[in-house]
Amino acid sequence: MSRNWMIAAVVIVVLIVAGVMLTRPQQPATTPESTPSTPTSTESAVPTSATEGAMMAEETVVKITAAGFSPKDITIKAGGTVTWTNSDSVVHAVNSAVHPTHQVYSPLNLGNIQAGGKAALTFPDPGTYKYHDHLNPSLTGSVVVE
Ligand SMILES: [Cu+2]
Repeated sequence: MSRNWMIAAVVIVVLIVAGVMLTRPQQPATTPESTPSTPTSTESAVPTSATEGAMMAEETVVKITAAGFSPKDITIKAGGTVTWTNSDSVVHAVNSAVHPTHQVYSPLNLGNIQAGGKAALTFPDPGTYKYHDHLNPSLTGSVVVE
């Protein structure tokens, strides 16, 4: 009898092991857990957005003096921001080409900038953007967005 019990016990253990083996495959079915390893690739995508954040943070300053814009021509990356600071003692302006209609790139019509004041614009799209001081049309500049 004890042998039969031993055999029964072995059979039960085998069934339990088999049951566990059958259950396990369901965990691999939870292989979507290996999908969380995909977030690993998502994490690698995070640095990308972080890079974009860095690009968004990029700011280039153009000084305005009686002599004009300095630097006159600048090159920035798409998503970069240009800030014009009026370092002169009189009002200046930033307006899109072409004087006097300013219709080439209307967002660039920042208008008058008081002495000591500043104005900024973010350029999301690549291109060449020409502008001038509408109050002193001979003062021109350009922003090249790569
Ligand atoms: Cu103008």
